[in-house]
Amino acid sequence: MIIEKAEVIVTSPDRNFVTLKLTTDDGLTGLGDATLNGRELAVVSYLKDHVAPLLIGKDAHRIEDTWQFLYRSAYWRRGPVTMAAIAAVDVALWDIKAKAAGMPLYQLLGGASRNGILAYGHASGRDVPELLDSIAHHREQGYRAIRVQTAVPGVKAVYGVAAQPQTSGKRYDYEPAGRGASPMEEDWDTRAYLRHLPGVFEEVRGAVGPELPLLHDGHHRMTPIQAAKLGKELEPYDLFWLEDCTPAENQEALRLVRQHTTTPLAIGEIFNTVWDYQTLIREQLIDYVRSAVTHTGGITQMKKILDFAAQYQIKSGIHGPTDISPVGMAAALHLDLAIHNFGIQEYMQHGELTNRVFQQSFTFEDGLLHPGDKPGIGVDLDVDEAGKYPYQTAYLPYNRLLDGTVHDW
Ligand code: GCO
Ligand code: MG
Repeated sequence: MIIEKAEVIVTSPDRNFVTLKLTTDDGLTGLGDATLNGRELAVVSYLKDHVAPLLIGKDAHRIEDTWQFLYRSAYWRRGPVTMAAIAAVDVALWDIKAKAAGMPLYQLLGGASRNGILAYGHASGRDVPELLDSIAHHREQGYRAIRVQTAVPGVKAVYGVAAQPQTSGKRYDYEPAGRGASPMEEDWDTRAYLRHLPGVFEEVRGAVGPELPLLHDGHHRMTPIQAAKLGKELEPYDLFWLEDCTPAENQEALRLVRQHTTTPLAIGEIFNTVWDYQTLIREQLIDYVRSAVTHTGGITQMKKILDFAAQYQIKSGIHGPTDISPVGMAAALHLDLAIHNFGIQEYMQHGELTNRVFQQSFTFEDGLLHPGDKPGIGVDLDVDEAGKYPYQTAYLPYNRLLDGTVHDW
């Protein structure tokens, strides 16, 4: 099974996506997601100029060897561009291997460990009534776990809050990347956020009752002591997790947060390798691993991280916003179904145009996802449809504090 062709497909149906398609001499094809939100074309070049030529003529069965070759032979290790490119190759090869075996990928990863995959959706509101309406809407869609984000008085644009009223006919999840020549500027005030958030959770928990798992994303904005204070104040509302409470680069920061609160902690959507988790996992400073298969070297690296985490009772919470393509989402679902230490899967639903480009066999029923039983990862890409939507420049927003200082977004 020799790799004959390696194509990089860029498409922008509802947003930009980068997909690697590998074809073997037996006519099998495999897809891998290489989308890096706001920096997509860097990965396109990495793949086209430096990786694709090296794959031609190689044995598609040798997944581990190909992973190690791409990681070690580059000399310059890690980083989101490199690891997204390696992830795309890795997932495409797993897709091919599973098709060759005539099985859905999860069977090759050990088979199903559960019947379905608990997913959480994103509710948000500019005030509490709008937020409660958004939560009700997500529950109607079947979600059994819900992330709660709220606007903050005095702050104009806040991460995670949809700008349009959720009560109008058109409902949608918050989509951070904006098409345009430069990033949107948002404002931020951590003290105002810390004053406001616990009251919102009190109202939400009061309204939904004790059972519904509620999550919250701090999006890297607090100092360790601020995060510790928030975690402590949120304890009465029994959060499933508090995500990215501090900037993710500093693993040691979580020691301080952990000393002060029993609110479960999740981190890692901007990580790319097991090395980013070394201290966090070994010292049991987190409860959930947030990496995306797409940004963390694919199935091969994610499985190693999650097996390491399992030894410390740390579970998975794989990243699944809309900037993970249906290919990246499907890859995550096969892993979720197979591993023992599954926690939860983030699931923001893609738009209609995206679903036309990527035909998917995964399902979402009664709040549970399932990757489906088609051989491979179960996603096909319609190249003609993809061609209708050329790349559009788009950036993630960034933040300034009230005095104009750039802050973590
Ligand atoms: C999440 C994330 C996303 C990111 C986005 C950046 O928890 O889903 O924080 O919303 O901001 O993926 O590209
Ligand atoms: Mg997040």
